[in-house]
Amino acid sequence: MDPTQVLEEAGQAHLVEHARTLPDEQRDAFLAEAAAEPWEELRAALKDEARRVPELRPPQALTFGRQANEQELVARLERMGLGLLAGGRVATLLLAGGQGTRLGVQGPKGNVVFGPEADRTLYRILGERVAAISKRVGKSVPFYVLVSEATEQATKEAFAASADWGLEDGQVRFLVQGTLPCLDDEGRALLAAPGVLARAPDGHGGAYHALLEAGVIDELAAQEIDVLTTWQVDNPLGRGLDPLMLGWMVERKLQAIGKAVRKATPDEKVGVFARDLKGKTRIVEYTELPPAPEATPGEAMEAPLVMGSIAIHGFAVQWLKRMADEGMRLPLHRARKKVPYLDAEGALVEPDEPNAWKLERFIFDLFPEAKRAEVHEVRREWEFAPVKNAEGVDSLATARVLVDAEVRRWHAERGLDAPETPSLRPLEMDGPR
Ligand code: UD2
Repeated sequence: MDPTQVLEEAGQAHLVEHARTLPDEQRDAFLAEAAAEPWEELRAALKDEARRVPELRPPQALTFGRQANEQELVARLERMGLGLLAGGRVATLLLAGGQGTRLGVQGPKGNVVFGPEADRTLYRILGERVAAISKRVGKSVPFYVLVSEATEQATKEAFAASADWGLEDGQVRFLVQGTLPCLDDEGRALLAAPGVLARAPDGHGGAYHALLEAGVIDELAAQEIDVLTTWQVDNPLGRGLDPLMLGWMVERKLQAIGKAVRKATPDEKVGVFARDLKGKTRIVEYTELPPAPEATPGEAMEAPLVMGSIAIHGFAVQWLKRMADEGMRLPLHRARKKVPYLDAEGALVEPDEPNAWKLERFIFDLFPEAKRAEVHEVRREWEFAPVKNAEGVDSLATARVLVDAEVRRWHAERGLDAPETPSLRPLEMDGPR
């Protein structure tokens, strides 16, 4: 079908109008590129029913190592996980395509200096952890870093120092996620400039489609890699290659596993694990949760869903490949954002209020596709120090306090003197807990 017809049928007639104002050599390319967007899927994501949350029950969450008699189980699972790593059966994907807007920094969040040294960025801390565990098992773990168009350049520059972090040549591979057009309330694409659609990164679920397009899923399967873990750049305590989590995946032959901590408050900004009526494990993002019942201070957590996702997951590669072969696509989620746009007179408007919809995919929407998925409840103080905001809750300052406490606890547990300044030294920290 010709692009003009595709666009008119997709409610984008205004783009056909706009194309008429473009120079000849630009017009056809603009129309062809616009017509190639998944308009039906994009417009459907704006409808309310796309956000309807199915009826949910609390998930079954497993904890480890709390009871004395579990120490043997933990040791065995960790040995299994270390075996998987040593056998080169694990790869990892760091989600780092988001902009550090809430953190008030220009460029990728991973470039934020965590300290205490001036070059100790989040990228370096997490890169050193991958290097430390690779060294410990004697096998270099393939380390994929998801970047967006906005973070790609600065991230590649940051990782030029990765040899100093102990990462080997070729160990780090970059994956560029895609973008999607931003839509107004009527489902019509906005223009960022003449002949240019306003676009936003397609969410970290874009990693799944980027992995497919780059042929990485087939590559991992061909290298007999069993597990791909995913974790986020904004958690300096994140253990994206946790031998215990890997061992549990093998033990239970899971297709998906996710780490959870009990929510600190009903409105903590984390997605929650739940089970739907078909028994499928899923994560419902905090932006899509029905409002938590008013919790009276001091009362126990009433909200039925208390298992907060800390966005550390493990996925079985063969299962990812099978779903890719079946053409599985992750659903789109809408988010209200401020999107600069060209008005009818062709002037660029910088809105001071959210004015349009950004559509994104979430990698954790892989969970409900899995027959065997489990939730691994971990100890918040060991594994979760989110860096989201410039100040206040989940800020660099609060994360530094959490990391310092964890470093001190870890050393005290071993009768060792803790380092003077708050810093995460992965070589010590990635030992067994
Ligand atoms: C995320 C989780 C939330 C909880 C919380 C824990 C999502 C959507 N929400 O909340 O459930 O686990 O973290 O701290 O994951 N990113 C990309 N590409 C994108 C957008 C984001 O790579 O297009 C990365 C971003 O760099 C960050 C992570 O994904 O590492 C999550 O960022 P977010 O802002 O989407 O989600 P957040 O932090 O509100």
